[in-house]
Amino acid sequence: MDAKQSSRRAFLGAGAFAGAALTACSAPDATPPEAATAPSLLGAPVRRYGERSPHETVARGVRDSQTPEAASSRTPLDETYGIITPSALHFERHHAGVPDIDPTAHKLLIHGLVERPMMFTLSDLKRMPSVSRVHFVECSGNSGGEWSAKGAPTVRLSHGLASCSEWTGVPLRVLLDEVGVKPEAKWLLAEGDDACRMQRSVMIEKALDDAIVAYGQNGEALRPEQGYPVRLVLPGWEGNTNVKWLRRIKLTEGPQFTKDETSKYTELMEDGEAWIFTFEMDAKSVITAPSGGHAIGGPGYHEVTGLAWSGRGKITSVEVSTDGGANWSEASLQQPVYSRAFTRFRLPWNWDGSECVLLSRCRDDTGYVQPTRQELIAQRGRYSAYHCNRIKGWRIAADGSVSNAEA
Ligand SMILES: Nc1nc2c(c(=O)[nH]1)N[C@H]1C(S)=C(S)[C@@H](COP(=O)(O)O)O[C@H]1N2
Ligand SMILES: [Mo]
Repeated sequence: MDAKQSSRRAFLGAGAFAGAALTACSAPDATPPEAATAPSLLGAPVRRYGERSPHETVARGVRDSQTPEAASSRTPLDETYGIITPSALHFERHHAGVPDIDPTAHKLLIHGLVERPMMFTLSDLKRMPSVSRVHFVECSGNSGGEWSAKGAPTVRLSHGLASCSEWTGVPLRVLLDEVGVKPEAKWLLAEGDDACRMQRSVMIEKALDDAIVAYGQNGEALRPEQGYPVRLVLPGWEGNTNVKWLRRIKLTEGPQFTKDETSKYTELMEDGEAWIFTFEMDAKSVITAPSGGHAIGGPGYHEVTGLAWSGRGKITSVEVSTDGGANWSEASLQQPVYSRAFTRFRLPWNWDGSECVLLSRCRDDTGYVQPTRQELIAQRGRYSAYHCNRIKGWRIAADGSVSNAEA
């Protein structure tokens, strides 16, 4: 037994489980509950494509917008389990709406500084060696409101521009091998087939490392919102570089300074310098339950759970404080932990009913530790709207209601 397990067991023995039920009512006569269906009543027949239970109503958060095609919707992180975001709840960010693309007509061109420019159809791609990997996609504007002390009132608003899927596709390096990259090619341009022709410049090192030209998401074709029929997945990099509806990759000597990387996705530092190509998303964690807007009822056992992720590798630890940062306990991490993927953490907690603040702080395998808001501002100034990964707090009031804790 390692130290983490033994301290967990000690905690459980000491209080939460000691001889008492966690939350359920006791059943003195232990008779089975009344059956929902009579034995003679047949259920519904089989169906070709599944739907969730009509009792389930969880949905993405969508704000009214005069330009709903150039908007975003947010994942209800507090109502997803484990590490995979259901495709129907994966956040969306579109700059010019979701195009309707015929998969039999769609082609991906790879050209520029290559030996043999080539065009790939979807069926060409599906014949090639493929991989399936679990990775998050996070908009670099996610948690933008957390730069301020106040912070957003719910985890959907503060962190919902991040989701995690199992992506299936062809490693970009396989395609680059096919076309033969010329030695002078150091970057590439990726372009989408939507009305805004989203374009981002990417270093060749990333393309040869873990980039995927993905056609699958969570075991089926990509959803139209996620780039059907093909998107670029650049694990751990700014959501924006994960170009959807991918139609063209051009090998180039240098970055192209496209409209999508100069008018946006640059960060102004205190000294007036602007950072561009800040690709990697820094390690971040957030408690999803209990979180803002929840009501946890009375004192007693409550599991604290949340998500952590890092654009640089694997999450190695998440610590949780239930007293506003005075003491920290190590949470357990759901295994396996994947690189550049959501990591689920959990900590058993016995709430004594008094007002308190819950915080989480993660560390990744580069040794990077998630900063407080003050530490982040010391590193990156206070003018940026992007890359806010500061520690987020939730205040539990004595009546069990949960709200944002100012930082
Ligand atoms: N072609 C294209 N690709 C795009 C975008 C877009 O508008 N057009 N939005 C980008 C942004 S800003 C983000 S955060 C991610 C969002 O991916 P998702 O909608 O699958 O969550 O896609 C990126 N790829
Ligand atoms: Mo984004």
